[in-house]
Amino acid sequence: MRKILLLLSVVLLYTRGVSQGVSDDFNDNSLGTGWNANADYVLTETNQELAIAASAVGPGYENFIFTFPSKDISSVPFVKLNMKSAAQVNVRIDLIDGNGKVTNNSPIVKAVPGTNTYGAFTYNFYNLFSQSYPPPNVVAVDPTDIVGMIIFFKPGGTAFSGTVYFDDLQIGSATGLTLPPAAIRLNQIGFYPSAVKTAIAVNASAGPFYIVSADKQDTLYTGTLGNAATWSPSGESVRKADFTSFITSGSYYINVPGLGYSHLFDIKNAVHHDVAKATLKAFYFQRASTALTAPYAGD
Ligand SMILES: [Ca+2]
Ligand SMILES: [Ca+2]
Repeated sequence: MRKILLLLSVVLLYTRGVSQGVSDDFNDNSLGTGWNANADYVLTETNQELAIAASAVGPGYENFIFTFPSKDISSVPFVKLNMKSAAQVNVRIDLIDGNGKVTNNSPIVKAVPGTNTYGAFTYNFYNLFSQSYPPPNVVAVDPTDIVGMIIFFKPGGTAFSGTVYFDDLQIGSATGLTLPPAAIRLNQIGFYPSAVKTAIAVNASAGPFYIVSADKQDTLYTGTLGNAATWSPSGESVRKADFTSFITSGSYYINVPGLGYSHLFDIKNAVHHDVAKATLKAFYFQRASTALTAPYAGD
């Protein structure tokens, strides 16, 4: 057990934090701001859950909307919530960005069974941040600037009337979720200034990539993605971003248009010093039959 805890702590030490996104447990029985509904939906927050009473919705894509301050959910592209209904109903959720672009290119629809008991549903928007309606053009939706979600019951289907209940809503929050692989992959610890430095972009279009500052305000380097190739072990189409010639120490993200941002990483001398120390300390923690005292083991 101690070894497992140690490994976990080492992993956690080197896992960058993610923004908390938006969450609501509906426990204060007061419908907050941000909820706006087509007249065919009546929303009531009561009994520490959200009750949505629908009247003949579906054929006209009637919907209701929850808006919130802009969130970067690029590293946690999920909506997770509990839903229940006394009658089977398909529930679609789209996300909308600050420019009004909506993830309707490949809509995600979940079937809530008519069992009137709560089930957990996860909408995974990984690689689905694009809009195709209105036609003809497919345009990107910005996962770093998500400002709301649009909910449809039985979209485009037959008329649905009934009450559906929501609880424990999470948007862009990682609690209890397994993260998908990032679309931009690189050594998350970082790189030595004079070493070879590459990242891999999955399903990227030909074009530029950028190194941006940790506050994402400044672009410090522009490169061109390499030719697409198939990485046969994963079956993915990948392009290499080579930024070996960028040698300035600091903390950065790589940004690829259409994919968003990489994990935050460092370029600096002795970039592996801390992880090397932590690895050696792992051997200290594994010593048997001797006390692990605070001066050496820490708290
Ligand atoms: Ca509330
Ligand atoms: Ca609740």
